[in-house]
Amino acid sequence: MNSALMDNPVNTMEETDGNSGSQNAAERLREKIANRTARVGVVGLGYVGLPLAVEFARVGYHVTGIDLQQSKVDSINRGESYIQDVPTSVMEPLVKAGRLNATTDFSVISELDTINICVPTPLRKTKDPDMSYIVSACQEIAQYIHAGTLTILESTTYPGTTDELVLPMLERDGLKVGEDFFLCFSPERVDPGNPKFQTYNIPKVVGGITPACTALGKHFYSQALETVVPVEGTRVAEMVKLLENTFRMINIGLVNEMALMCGRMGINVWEVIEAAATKPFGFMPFYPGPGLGGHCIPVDPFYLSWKSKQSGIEARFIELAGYINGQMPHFVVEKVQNALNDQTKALKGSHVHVLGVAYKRDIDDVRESPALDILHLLLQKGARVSYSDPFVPSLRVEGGGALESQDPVELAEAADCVVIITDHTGFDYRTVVERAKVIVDTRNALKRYTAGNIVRL
Ligand code: SAJ
Repeated sequence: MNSALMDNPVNTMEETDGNSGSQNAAERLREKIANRTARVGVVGLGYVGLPLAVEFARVGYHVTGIDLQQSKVDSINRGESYIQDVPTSVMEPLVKAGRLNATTDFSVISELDTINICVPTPLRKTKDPDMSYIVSACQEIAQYIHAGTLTILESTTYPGTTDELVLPMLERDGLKVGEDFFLCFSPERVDPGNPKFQTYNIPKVVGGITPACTALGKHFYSQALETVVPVEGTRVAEMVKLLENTFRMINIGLVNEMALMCGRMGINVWEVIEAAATKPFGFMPFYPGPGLGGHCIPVDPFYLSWKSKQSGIEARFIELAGYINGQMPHFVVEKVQNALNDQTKALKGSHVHVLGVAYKRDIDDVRESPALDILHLLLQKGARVSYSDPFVPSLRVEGGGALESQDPVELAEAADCVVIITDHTGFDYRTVVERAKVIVDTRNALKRYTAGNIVRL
């Protein structure tokens, strides 16, 4: 924790709206934030909300977490963390000192001065934004919000959400934004499990409905986070996150298409990317894979394309990249089919063993994991499937029921074909290469091996 943060860093001159009332409300809140008497609230205690709550409790605020799940609330009040990036050893003393507690009761908001909203923003099956979590959180908050509060939405969403959807829900009883209460957007940039970048040292972008809102948002985050980046308005702040993650999704789509091209031309795409990455400027390597998993990259860009379409512009890059990334599971199954064919085996009736089902290396999250699509496609084509993943002991597969993680080496030997979907560092790749009949490697996990039984993406 950066000790300098304890000394309440100096903030630049803050704009106000020139109204003595707003200066009173803004100045009162500024003072409470500065002397740590402000009561901080966080709605949504997942991988974004809980680390944020802990950072503010650590610098001296009284923080109240609000979540619908009683189990999360009880765990926090026992001082037990359920989030990988928040050690219980850090959280427990804060709970014992009375600086952090949790509740399912939104009425506590009537006693709070700041509220961060960190609820999920998934996609519906139709790839349209599912705003239900934000709407229900704001409906609750609106009942208890009072003059002098600062509300900051952190959930990733389309540009315009804060001013078009949230603001009208909070503006009530004549409360005027920028004068009586303050409203900002600040994109979450949490990267679960990242050993170098955690909540306190990831630069924090924040934009308000009015300059007074932005100033208070900057003042608030500056108390607990190392770097704060104020921007002009909430829409800029909303768009920042979408650019960041759309950039990733489209570049992953590009290298996936490169993999398809190189496959047809007999070129090793991994060598191409490795060599291109020696360029010291103007290039950033991305790597092909079995598809796009996780709850950010496959989701966030479609919040942008949905809004863009409403504004009359087709987001063609996003749609195309989404299509290419969505084709990768089919491409992998085709590789497996061809690998079996080379052994004069049909996919139907063959045993295919999958190594790694989490959506990326060394984590336990299977949300949107391409492994789920690949297992489903293999079952649809009549293959028998099994998997190994040290982070995922059991898995439900559409059309395949519940599967249990098996021993990787044993099953590699028994199966007709092994396919590496997630390249966890803990797998014994050397023995798998020795024992397997054929291995389809979608992650270049076997780049150091030259055995003849390896088929690369
Ligand atoms: N993937 C590829 N090729 C790549 C990179 C990723 O196929 O070159 C795949 C991964 O296997 C995974 C999916 O894309 O299935 C997403 O991977 P990711 O590395 O983007 O990881 P995420 O989904 O955890 O993304 C988060 C994001 N963080 C936030 O939204 C706050 C993203 O902005 C980060 O850049 C990313 O973590 C990160 O860098 O770890």
